[in-house]
Amino acid sequence: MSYKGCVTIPAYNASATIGEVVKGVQAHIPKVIVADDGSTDNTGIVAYEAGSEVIRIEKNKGKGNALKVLFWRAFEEGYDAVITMDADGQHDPQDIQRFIDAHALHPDSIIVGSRMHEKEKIPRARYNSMHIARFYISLAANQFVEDTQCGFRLYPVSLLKKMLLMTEKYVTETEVLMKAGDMGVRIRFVKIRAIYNGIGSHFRPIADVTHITAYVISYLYIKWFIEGFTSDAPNTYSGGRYLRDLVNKNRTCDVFFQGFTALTALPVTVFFLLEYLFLRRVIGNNFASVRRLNCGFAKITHATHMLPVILIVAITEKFFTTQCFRLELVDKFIRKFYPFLWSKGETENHST
Ligand SMILES: Nc1nc2c(ncn2[C@@H]2O[C@H](COP(=O)(O)OP(=O)(O)OP(=O)(O)O)[C@@H](O)[C@H]2O)c(=O)[nH]1
Ligand SMILES: [Mg+2]
Repeated sequence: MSYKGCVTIPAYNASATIGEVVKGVQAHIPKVIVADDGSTDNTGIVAYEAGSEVIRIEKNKGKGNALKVLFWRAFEEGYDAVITMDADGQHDPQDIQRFIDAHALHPDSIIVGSRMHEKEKIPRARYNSMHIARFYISLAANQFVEDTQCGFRLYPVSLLKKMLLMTEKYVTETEVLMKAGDMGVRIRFVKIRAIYNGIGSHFRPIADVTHITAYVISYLYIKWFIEGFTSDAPNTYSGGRYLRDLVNKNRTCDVFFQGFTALTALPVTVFFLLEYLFLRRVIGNNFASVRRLNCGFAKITHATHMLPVILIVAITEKFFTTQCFRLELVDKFIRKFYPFLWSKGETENHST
């Protein structure tokens, strides 16, 4: 089967790398579309001269907005699938063929590049935050998602058309995975090379991690609220607007809601645990997505209550860690309290 798709690249001030990326991609797929997101360098010119189509967004609005613009262009041009890649050279165009092969086998699945097998190449703090993100995003997506933060992905266009994406910046890629998984779509992964090339990042470790975390918590809040009162219903999103999206329409409302869910997450998980334990007699197989896992809700409640502890451990560890004195306590905590919740068979099913 030939691949009827394009490669899209959201780019912001990436003139040093975008030319090489575009040329590398074109060795595999001729159609490349770059969204030049209000760059103040000549990203757009370099991308155009390298052979890509360029969509210029006048004012920088972040990766999520650029992705939505690129998805629209793919809809307009009638492609079946869209591959997204980063502009900073952290993705190897040689890996594109793996996505195309996986798509040929599983045309309805999202295919995500996974770098988790190259742990030693990924900065430690980043790897640890990816591990915790995976624990919760997989719960929202009703399946094990190996690498939830990688921007090298393939999306079927028919799926993107069904979804309404409400978030911005780096949160959008998490939103797509949670909504797609929560609709019942399979998210598969292919192993890719992790490249840390010393090119600066736009990702802000505190602000962007906080935005992603707040969105994931608020999504799970609504999802588990619905699942607690429904029988045999693991998929709570069915396309279009989600209950969670209603507050997205108003920025103040959204910030307030995210803050509220983050602040009340600890007592509310206990409430969900009680619902999970006692409401089952009245509402058969409520929390259907959680009951499929190898653990009960107690393990999830416990993991959530460990989040503030991990934060304190991480700060303490940073304070005490020097070149010759490494504690690595956070790694141990994460391995212990954020374990694998899926059966081995299910995990293997997701790789291609
Ligand atoms: N359109 C657009 N793209 C962006 C923006 N910020 C980042 N990107 C792109 O998103 C991709 C990933 O951004 P990075 O800042 O490298 O984030 P990351 O790769 O997740 O993080 P690192 O591993 O630290 O590099 C790159 O291709 C960027 O060009 C933005 O404001 N607008
Ligand atoms: Mg990067």
